[in-house]
Amino acid sequence: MAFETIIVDVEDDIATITLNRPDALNALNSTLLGELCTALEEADANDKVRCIIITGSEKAFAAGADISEMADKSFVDMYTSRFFQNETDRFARIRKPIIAAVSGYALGGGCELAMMCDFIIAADTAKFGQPEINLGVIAGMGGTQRLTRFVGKSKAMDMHLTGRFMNAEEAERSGLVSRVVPAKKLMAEARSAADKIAEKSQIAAMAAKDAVDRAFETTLTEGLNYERRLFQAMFATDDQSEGMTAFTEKREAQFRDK
Ligand code: CO8
Repeated sequence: MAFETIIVDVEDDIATITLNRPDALNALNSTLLGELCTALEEADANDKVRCIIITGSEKAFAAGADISEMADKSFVDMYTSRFFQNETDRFARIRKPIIAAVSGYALGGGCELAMMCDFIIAADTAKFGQPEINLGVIAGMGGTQRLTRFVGKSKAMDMHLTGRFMNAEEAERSGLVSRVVPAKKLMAEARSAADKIAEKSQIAAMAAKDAVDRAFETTLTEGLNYERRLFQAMFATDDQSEGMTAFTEKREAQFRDK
């Protein structure tokens, strides 16, 4: 399918989705978010794809939700249209691992989009922020909830109340991103992480994603029960048998997603 605001490239086992509204620093509008969800659903349904990377440009992953699309809206417009809600629900249903490769600005909805991915690899040029307060609003795509879980209350409050940006080093130190690399190496690093994931059993990768996500949703006891059930279920797969046999035979496992 031809897209207007994103570029999709499927190579080997990896789908790379590049946000592509350079004139607006990849600001997220309804078209972009709709296209992004369609591309994610296609990648999720494509047997050839085992991991997905979402990235932006060197200057901006995404500088937020598109302010020009929101500026004239009323409470009633926002409430009745479920603005961006369908898209965030669709995003949450993707089962394959998604890596955010962030260079430059990841602000407002851009920071929230990165946090909706499974983990974030940042270029040393990355800047994260929730500056919605400067516009007289607050975050609306999960920023108050997810950022707080990632970096703790004090830093999340600081970010949301002052609107200041966090650089890549601070973001890594605070647990918002998993790794920081020189900007030139960002895509190679994301690709290498995606290749590593693609080598694994897809069933185990999906189960790991499912179980880690559960940690955000439930109590420790419920989460541990959930993990235990998924762990036990792995023993119904050929991939478990292959993985453990390959280890004892001192060879690489050949997973078949069965
Ligand atoms: N929306 C629309 N256009 C944007 C946005 C944006 N978020 N960010 C940048 N642009 C546009 C600019 O208007 C400009 O366009 P033009 O050339 O036509 O004037 C172009 O991109 C380049 O931007 P700048 O000239 O401003 O570039 P600078 O390098 O000087 O500054 C900044 C870069 C610091 C990133 C600056 O552009 C900026 O502050 N942008 C806005 C950041 C922001 O406030 N983001 C939060 C937006 S609100 C939000 O995300 C809420 C999400 C919740 C939605 C929930 C729905 C349920």
